[in-house]
Amino acid sequence: MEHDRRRFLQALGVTGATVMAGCADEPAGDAPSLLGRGISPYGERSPFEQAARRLPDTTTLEEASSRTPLQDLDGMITPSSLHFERHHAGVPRIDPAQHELLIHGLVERPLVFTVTELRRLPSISRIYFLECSGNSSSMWRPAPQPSVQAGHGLTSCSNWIGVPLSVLLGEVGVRPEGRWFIAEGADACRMSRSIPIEKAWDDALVAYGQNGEALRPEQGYPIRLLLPGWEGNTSVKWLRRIKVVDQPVMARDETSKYTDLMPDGRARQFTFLMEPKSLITRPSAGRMLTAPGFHEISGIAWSGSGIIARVEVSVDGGATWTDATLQEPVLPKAHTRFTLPWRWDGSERVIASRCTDGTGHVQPTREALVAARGLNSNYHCHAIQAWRITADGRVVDAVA
Ligand SMILES: Nc1nc2c(c(=O)[nH]1)N[C@H]1C(S)=C(S)[C@@H](COP(=O)(O)O)O[C@H]1N2
Ligand SMILES: [Mo]
Repeated sequence: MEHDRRRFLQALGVTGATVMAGCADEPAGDAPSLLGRGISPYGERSPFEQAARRLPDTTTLEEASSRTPLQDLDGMITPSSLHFERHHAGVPRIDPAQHELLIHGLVERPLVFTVTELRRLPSISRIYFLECSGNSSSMWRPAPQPSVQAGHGLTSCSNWIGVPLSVLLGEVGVRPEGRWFIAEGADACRMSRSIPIEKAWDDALVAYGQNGEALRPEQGYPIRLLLPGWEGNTSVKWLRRIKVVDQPVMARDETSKYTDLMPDGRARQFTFLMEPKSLITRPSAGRMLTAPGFHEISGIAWSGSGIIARVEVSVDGGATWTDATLQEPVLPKAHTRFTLPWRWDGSERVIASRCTDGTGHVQPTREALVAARGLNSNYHCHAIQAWRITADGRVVDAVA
């Protein structure tokens, strides 16, 4: 154990003697001369931890999004305050006492649920990623990104708490002709998406909780639809209406947008599934490796189909691959943290990660993805991202 520790310290360029000297300088057992600050009713992070911030994309409300600082996070959970945002008409201010969810259409008993009533029903708690299908779209062009946050920060992972949609549909009684449902938001754009009814019987959630407290306003307070593993757009925030129908309604947001134009001019529509993707978040573009020696390569992987079975890392531009360690817990449709110990020899390197999900689906190269889907679409890019480490320790997007 002691032997291992010394090896790591040596690799870091820190000698045991330096560490011991540092300890000897500490005051031994003196009582602190100043008392700290008092308790607080709602916690805030340390003033020394200001770097991790969401990155705003644009200033127009219709296009507004902000990206999660993936390079600053550890583990698998995204703090609510750093969960990415994407909204098409601003964040509405909704009083939960005034908010209701109507479920109607091809049902036996149309019902209106207040937020209080929803909270009285049987609840479940699950950890799921949420990713915008426009995430990583700069890779289609491809345009080099200054950071993993700028290129890929439209994904986050939270503990969501709420009522299974199947429970609510059980209450209203879906008629046999009911094959789809339309979910509608209460924001000014009335975000609407058509969803196959099977998703409701499977794992759709009407969520009111996020990471142990109420949803943040940006995430849909007081209630949102959460469709695990599906493109973020279908997880309608500020949910106010579910209408059971016999076919999709071809709403604005599933025709003019969120469809994928193929090379032959036809469009793929209702491309709900988010496919396996992984990213090395440390080291990543915009960061520096200050010295050769030991560095932990760390990142996240996820798949809308279920669990991540494997993540491989290459430190030689894709010539050879090594299995990374998956940190527990490894959960279906959630970010999974992977790590690989690595000793940087100080030479220029291209590093990349590639994941495989539980169905055997392997994350493709950009080349393979473009060959299959062409370059007409902005959505659903899940290609391998490589970073270049230059000999002076700078990390940049490898397409640069
Ligand atoms: N009502 C409503 N729901 C919405 C949106 C919106 O603008 N209005 N944006 C969608 C899109 S495009 C995405 S990617 C996700 C983003 O969820 P988040 O802001 O909680 O990360 O919400 C979806 N649900
Ligand atoms: Mo999105």
